[in-house]
Amino acid sequence: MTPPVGQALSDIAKRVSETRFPMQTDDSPEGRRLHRQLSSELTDYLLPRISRTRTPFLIAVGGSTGAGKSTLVNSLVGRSISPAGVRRPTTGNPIVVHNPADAAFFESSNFLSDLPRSSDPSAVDPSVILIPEEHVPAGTAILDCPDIDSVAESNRALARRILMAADLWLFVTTANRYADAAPWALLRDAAARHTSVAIVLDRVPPEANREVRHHLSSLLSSAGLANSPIFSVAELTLEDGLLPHSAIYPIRSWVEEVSSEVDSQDRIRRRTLDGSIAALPAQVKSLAGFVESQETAYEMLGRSLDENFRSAHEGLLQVFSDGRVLHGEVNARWQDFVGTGQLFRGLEPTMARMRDRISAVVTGKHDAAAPLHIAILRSAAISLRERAVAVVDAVNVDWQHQPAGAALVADHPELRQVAADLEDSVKAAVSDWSNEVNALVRDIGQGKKSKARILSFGVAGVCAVLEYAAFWDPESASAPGLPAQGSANVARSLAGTIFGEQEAANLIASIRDRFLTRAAGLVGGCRQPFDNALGQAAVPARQSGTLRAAGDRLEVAL
Ligand SMILES: Nc1nc2c(ncn2[C@@H]2O[C@H](COP(=O)(O)OP(=O)(O)OP(=O)(O)O)[C@@H](O)[C@H]2O)c(=O)[nH]1
Ligand SMILES: [Mg+2]
Repeated sequence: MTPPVGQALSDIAKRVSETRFPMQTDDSPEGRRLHRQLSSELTDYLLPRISRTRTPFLIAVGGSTGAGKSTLVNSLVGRSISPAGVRRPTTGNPIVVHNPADAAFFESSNFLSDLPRSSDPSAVDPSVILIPEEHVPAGTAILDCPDIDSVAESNRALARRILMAADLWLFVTTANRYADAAPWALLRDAAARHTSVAIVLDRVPPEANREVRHHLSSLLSSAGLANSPIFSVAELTLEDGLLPHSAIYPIRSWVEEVSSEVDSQDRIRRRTLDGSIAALPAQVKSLAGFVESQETAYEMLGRSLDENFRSAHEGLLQVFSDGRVLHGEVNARWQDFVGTGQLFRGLEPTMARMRDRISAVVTGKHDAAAPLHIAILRSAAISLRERAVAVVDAVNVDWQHQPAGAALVADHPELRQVAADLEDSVKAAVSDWSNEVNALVRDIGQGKKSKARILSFGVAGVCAVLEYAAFWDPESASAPGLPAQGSANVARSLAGTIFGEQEAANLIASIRDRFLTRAAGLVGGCRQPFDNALGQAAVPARQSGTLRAAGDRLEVAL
């Protein structure tokens, strides 16, 4: 292997190990499967072979359940090592029969490093069963695999993993099962990566041998495995659970030849290794495709957050400027405050008259400023809460339309609605704002200019007028059915008589801005849980690009 190929492989291994699939997209199960397969092929097979001068020659015995894999392994070794049985599937763990001299390799982390080792072939928990056996030549190991078509997904995945980690497959099938789909999917993968495969056609009724062999070889040719040898083993009576010596003689001699002749072993080893390296760029690029869909899903959820919250913020200006806060109860309290509508009867009431009336009301027994103030705060709070609920709902609707978003919401039920303490936060925001208005008015009241007028209206009355005026901006078109602009104009004019026209306008604008700042803070705070959930499922940036580049580098190096 040339240094650039070695480097490109290490680079791919690094990129693949860094790859994450946090988003639940439509294609994420397939992407995760490919990722798992590639990761294990790299760590179980390729990396040990590029980092070490020599690894044991691994012959994996794979195939359908009940095909007779364990029986074949036992018969090749000459004793019952791997339990064979009528219960399907029988073999759940990979059983590695190796020469004692190779024990260190299999005990180390070079081989299926994430699985614990065991010496008990009947172990229930996932583990690699290591069986040292003098009869197996040093430098060679026979691996009895779980079945490839198991009802147990873990068996299937593990079987594939071991086959992909092997230098040579002894693929066992039967006269009944050889045409099934599952073996051929795997065999085609083997052909695509030039894996060396020998087929054992097991348990063949002698009369069917010719016909089945013929059909099987034509299937092998069309799968790209025309050169794979086929060994037939007739359906025989087992002796102590083992196939008679004569029945497996051709397979045993072939395996011995392959294991003992360094040249033929090297040829097979090389062919499988080269094939598997050559198949890698396409697999890495295919993985990059799945990763790209992760990136797209992640970006779309982030964009949905940005857009919904941006329009929520833009909406705040409209909602708190177009007068809708002054509707309903606020309107009624305002009418009380200014004197049951009398003020509006005359077309051009003088400010002095207005002031006198309001002054009378404020300083009289009945303080109409307080109910007005309370109604304004309540109405502003309702509108603000509505805005928060609306943006949380809008993001939910958006996210539910995307599988990744729906999965995130399912994992984080707190995203479905606004925070439980939103009500309190809204109240706090609104009352903090009104305290700020109060402090502002008191502050201005210290100055000579407006002191007398503020005192004659009363601070509470002045605050109520300013708060009222703040929720209507002549720049924003009044929505139909909202209180006449007249009331808001009256409030502005009143403020003008108290503070002077320009200062009143500035003051009202500043009070509105202060409200909007608090409103924006509160609505913005509703984004936090979404950001947290998305942050936990973050797709690392530029994963797909680096993977693709790593695949390209290997392609160039080959
Ligand atoms: N008579 C006869 N029985 C066989 C032969 N090969 C396997 N069997 C029996 O068929 C059953 C299944 O054989 P196993 O060797 O356990 O099959 P396997 O492929 O390892 O099956 P799994 O571990 O489930 O994937 C056992 O009861 C064996 O004894 C054979 O050539 N002749
Ligand atoms: Mg078995």
